[in-house]
Formats: sequence, C-alpha cells, structure tokens
Amino acid sequence: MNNENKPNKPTGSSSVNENSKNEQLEQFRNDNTDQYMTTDQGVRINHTDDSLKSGSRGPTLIEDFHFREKMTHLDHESIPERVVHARGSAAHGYFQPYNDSLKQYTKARFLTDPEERTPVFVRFSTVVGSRGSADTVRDVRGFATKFYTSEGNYDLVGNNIPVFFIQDAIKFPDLVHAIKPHPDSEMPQATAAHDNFWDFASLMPETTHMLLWVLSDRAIPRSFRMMDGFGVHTFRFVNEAGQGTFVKLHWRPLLGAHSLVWDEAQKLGGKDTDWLRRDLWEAIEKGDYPEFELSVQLVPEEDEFKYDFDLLDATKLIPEEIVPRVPVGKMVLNRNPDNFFAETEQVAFHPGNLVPGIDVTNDPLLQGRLFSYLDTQLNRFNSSNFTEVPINRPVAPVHNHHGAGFMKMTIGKGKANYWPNSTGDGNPKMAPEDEGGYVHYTEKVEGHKIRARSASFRDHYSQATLFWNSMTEVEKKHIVEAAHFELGKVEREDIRRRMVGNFAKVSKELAERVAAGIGVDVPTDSDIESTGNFEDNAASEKMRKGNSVKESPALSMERNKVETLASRRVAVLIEDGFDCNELAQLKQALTEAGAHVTIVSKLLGMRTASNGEQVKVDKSHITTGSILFDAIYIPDGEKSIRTQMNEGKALHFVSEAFKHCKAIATSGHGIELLRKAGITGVSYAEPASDKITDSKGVITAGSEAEAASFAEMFMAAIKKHRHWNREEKDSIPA
Ligand code: HDE
Repeated sequence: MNNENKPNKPTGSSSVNENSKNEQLEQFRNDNTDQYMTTDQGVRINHTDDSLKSGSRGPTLIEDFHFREKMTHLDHESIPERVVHARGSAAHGYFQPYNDSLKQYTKARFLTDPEERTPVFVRFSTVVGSRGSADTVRDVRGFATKFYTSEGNYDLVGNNIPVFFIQDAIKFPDLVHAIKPHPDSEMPQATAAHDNFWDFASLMPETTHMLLWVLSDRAIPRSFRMMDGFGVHTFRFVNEAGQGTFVKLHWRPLLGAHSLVWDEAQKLGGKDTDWLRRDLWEAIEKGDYPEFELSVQLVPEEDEFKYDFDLLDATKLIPEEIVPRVPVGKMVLNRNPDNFFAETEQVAFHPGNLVPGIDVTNDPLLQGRLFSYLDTQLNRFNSSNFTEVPINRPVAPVHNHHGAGFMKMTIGKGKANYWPNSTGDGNPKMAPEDEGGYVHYTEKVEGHKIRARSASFRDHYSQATLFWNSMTEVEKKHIVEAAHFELGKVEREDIRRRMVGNFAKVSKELAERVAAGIGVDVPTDSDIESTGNFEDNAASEKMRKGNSVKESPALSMERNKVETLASRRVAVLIEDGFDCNELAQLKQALTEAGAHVTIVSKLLGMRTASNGEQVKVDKSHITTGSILFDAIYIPDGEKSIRTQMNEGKALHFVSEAFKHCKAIATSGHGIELLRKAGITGVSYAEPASDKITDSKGVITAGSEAEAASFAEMFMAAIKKHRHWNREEKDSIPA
C-alpha cells in the first residue's frame, strides 16, 4: 500500500513565468483564419444560409443536422449570470514581488521570489446590475485577481472599498435581496437608490460605515485602471516555521484613484453603457497597461486584541496611521482576453483558493464566503468540473482522484481512483509540507455552539465618523449630494428619517446636511439616542471611547491624488478655419506626455485649416460628448470659432466640461466662445495679448502667447484632473 518511498519531486512546472498561462491557453485556442466552416464533428459545410426543406417553400426537415446543431448551440448559449457582480470586464497580466522581504511572514512563493512573474487574470465588476447594465452606476466595484502561481491558484477576491456592509455572511442574502430590483416590478436596475435598500440599511446600523464609502466618489470610478482594490478581510500569512501574522491586502493603481462626477456618470450610462469596459480594453490595446501596487498591513498575532475594533469585523479597516502599508510588488495588465464568454464569463473565483503561506481567519463574513463561491459556481456551471475550463485551470499540475461528472475533460490514466492504493503504487502521493503540501494553520479553536455576535463587533459608528472626518470639504459635499439623490429616490418618509437618525450618530453635521435635502427634520438628540436592530448601546459606547485616531488622511482620495497625464483623453474641437500650427504643437506636447488626442467636429470627414491644411475628424458631435473626455481644447481660428459659437452642441461640449470641472484650454478668438458658453467667474487672457491665464483650470492665451508655455499650463491643469473650485459650475444648465 501507499507511498513508503519518498516521492519524486513533483513533476510538471515548479516555477512559472508571465507567459505560463498564455501558453496553456494556446492549446485551447481555435483560429478560423483560412479554414473551412465545419460542424462540431469536423464535417465541412457548403451552405449555411438555408435550412434543408422539402421543396424550396418547406417544410424544414428534421434530418438537417447542420440546422439542428446550429440552433441547439444558440438555444444553450447562456449560463446563469452571477447573482452579484454579473457585469464585469477582465484582463490578463502578471504579478512580481519587489523583493523577498515578506519571507519572514509568508512562505507563499509568488509573494517572496522576486525572480518569479506570476500570471494573473483580473476581473473588475459592478455588484448590483445584471450583465448588460451600465458601467457607471453608483456601486461598489469588484476587483478579483486569480494568481496562477507555481504552487496552485490563489484568488484575491476583493472590492474597491476596504470595508463591507455586513458583519456576518448569514445577512448576505438579505442584503442582496434588498439592494437588487424590487421582486414585483424588477425595478430599478443596477442601483441602491430605492426603498428596499435604504429600508434594510436604516434597520442595520452596521452598514453605516460602508454606506459613507458608497456615497463617496469611490463608487463612481473614472476607470477600472484608477481605483484601489482591497482584500477587505483580515487574512493570515503563515511562514516556514508555521508562525501566523494577520494581514490586510491592498491594491493601489499607479495612475492614482480618480472618479467621475455624478452628473457625468449618469449621462455616461446612456451615452456609453460600456464606458469602464471600453476604457480598460482600449488602454490595453494602446499599450497603456494598467499597473497596480500590492501592499500589506501586517499585525502580529499578539496584537490581535490591541485595537478598539475587532480585526475579524469586516465593517472595520485598520487605519494606516496605526499600521502602515508596506509595498510588496506590482501587477501589470497587458493582454485583453480572446473571448469574453470563455474567459471573462467563465472565470470562477473563490476566496478559498489558497496556496501555502496564506490562510483565512475566523471573520464570520469570510467564513460564509468560503461556502458561497463554490456553491455559486456549481449553479453557474452545473458541474464541479468547471475547474477544468481553460481560464480556471492552474498552471501548477493537477493530480487527484476526483470522479466523473458533466464535461469531464481530463483523461485520468490507470486503475486506481482512490487513496490509499497499491494498484497505482500509491499515486498520486501526499506532499510533505516542505514539498509544498498545504497545511492549515493550527489555530486553537474552542467554544460553545451559539448563534450570536461578539460584543467587540458592536460599535457601528466610530469608523464611519473617522471616514467622514477624514474627507476634504469637496468630498463631504459629494457625499451629501449623493445622499440627497439616493434618499431622494426613497418614497417612504419614515425610511429617510430613520437613515438621517443613523447619520446623526456619525456626525451631527452630516445628518443636518443630508436632512436639509430630503424633506425630513433634523434629528433631535432623542432621535439620535434611539437605535436600530442589533445594537447594544453600552458595548458600543465602550468601543467608541477607545477610538485611537480621529482623522485618517489616507482615506481621502483628494488628499492622495496622483497627478499624471498618462492615458488622459483630450478632445480638440475644430471646424473649418482652425489654426493648424497651434493644434499641431499642442497635440505633439500632449501625445509625448502620454495623453490621447481626439479631433471632434460637427460632422465626420476632413476639416480645412486656415492655412489650407486638412485634418481628419475622429468623432462627430452626435457620436461623442464632453463626458467621454478628461479635458478639452479649442484651437484658435476665427472662422472655426464663429461656426462653433452658432453650434449648440459645441457650446454644450464646452459648458458641460466646465460644469464637470475638467481642464479647458483655448486661445485668441476661442475666449469669445468660452464666454458664449456661459463660463463665468473665471478670468481670461486678453485675446490679442501675449499673456496666458490659468483661472480655475481654464487656460486662455492671447494670440501672441508662447505655444510651449501654453501647452505646459494646459498639461498641468489636466494633471489635476478636476478643478473643484468652480463655484459657478452649478449655474450651468443641464
Ligand atoms: Fe462576493 N460573491 N460575497 N464579496 N464577490 C460573488 O461569487 C458573497 C463579498 C466579490 O469577478 C459570488 O462567483 C458572500 C465581499 C467579487 O467573478 C457569490 C458574501 C467581497 C465577486 C458571492 C460576499 C466580495 C464576488 C457571485 C458575504 C470583497 C465577483 C458570483 C459573506 C472582499 C468575482 C461568484 C468575479 C462574487 C458571495 C461578500 C467580492 C454569490 C456570501 C466582502 C469581486 O458567491
């Protein structure tokens, strides 16, 4: 019986490189170039436009195997969409650690061997909407990474917000039902702005912290390439000696985290439902590879009870001011999938996909997820063999006795399909720990069976207050406006009132500002005292007293802005008679700095410059809009400007960009266009001078100004991304 002899070193790849997954996928790719069309049986087809009939006017014959096969495939083309995170977009890439500094904490090779580039597949998603819903809705974004490591697949299935709505997985079905469209009407789609969600939220004070994040601009990212990612839970690293360390995992985009503005996000939902998907796809096609830095917050086991929040409570984060983030490596996304269904739709993530050196904790939200993800894949794939689908296969070798089932692909050889066995010489063998065998962390656990929640989970407000206090005034304003929208859609006044009561426990100022916009009274102190479900005031008070930081600048996007021009989209508005030289110089400067320039005009075709040169239009007014760009520029040229001054869509393009706080540049006659577009409250350069003025991100130059300085100032304004100091923006209609 079994393996008395020490097994050989595991066969197959013992290390991976960035191409390992691509090479594996290559075996499954099917290229139609210069091939005949065939049936699934490989029989060549000579006619696919008419079914086989008895006479040219029918009826159709059941013996038409080609028709039957073609139709059957269509009929069975869909699988159940994900119950949450149905709408997603994905990309391939690799991860590489900077050095081996994590070795003292984890034995995970992909995190500690700086020589190894581990292939990854990352899927970004919204949560609430169905598969065809708009990308730019206010929602949490999923950020799920599958690492195809040399020691097996590791999945980091995170979000772009570091905390979650609820503390215990048993509340997840309630949360999802509440946030999804109403069960009777299936309305509204892809939004939390309705009675059911806010009813649930107002009755569940533990949601309050996450709600503030969702009301913040984090929930309307400018791009999947420009948002943070968080593992959310406290996980556990385990080193060679078997010693554990608590760890939180974070992704930071190298381009910085940036957001849309709400008006823009809503309009994009109509103008380009695929905005985030397209942005990711096009960036990778252009070579603007998204890059993310992985960092960790490490907490020694002996510090488990050191904080005034529980590390196992997923509604809490660890302020960076208490435990700093340590950068550990970089991920680059450099290849789009070949096939959406085969890869993006079929990829199956699971927080329980762990490799040696990483383990879970007792966080009751995480524990529930460890059941749900496998279960949900069985619903989606109708078979436990979904792990054999190419995108889900590890690049590490797979050997086991798992049985048959729908769509078994691998052909297991030999007689023995059980263990221990002697008929198969004890194969496959058990891997000792030093040969990569996974050994669960030996945490001591004991307790009474009890359906309860720890008292250490009962403070639902301190970190919400911390978040609110850490916001800049602009960020606070956006949170309040978002609450006016979301709660403004709630028909029942008692729900709105209850929600304001919860906000009052976070900050009186927040509650007053929210109440002012949704037609309810500012809560009195006695309203504030009354509590929702599941709260124990005494315990909560105790926890709140110990709150260790009052403000955490790391939580503010505004305070942590990365100023860059890389991959920013600039629209250039022209009509016949524009100044070609000015355009050429600015375009060159922008392109060299990594931005992308799009020529926009009323109609497609060629436009003629004042010197007779011709330029091709990339987008017409009807197919685009300012919301699809980060900045706009209108070159001088009297005729071009005059035409645009009489063109409503051009004027709207300019005024809307101003309203959305984007950088705008023009010179000479273009200044008149800005005035006509209703841009007030900024100072302009004298049109005939050599001066250049930057006023609230509106760059204007006199016709004699120096081109290089004009370009420099415009680029500096684009790098700031948004110019919030435009108080006059609210007077712009629409
Ligand atoms: Fe998920 N979640 N989740 N979730 N989740 C799913 O699994 C679930 C939670 C996250 O791109 C489902 O394959 C439970 C937190 C992402 O394919 C499902 C609980 C975080 C994705 C599921 C949570 C996430 C999912 C649906 C509470 C951030 C998309 C389809 C206990 C740390 C992955 C699927 C992809 C998807 C269950 C809470 C992230 C139903 C039960 C917290 C990024 O299994």
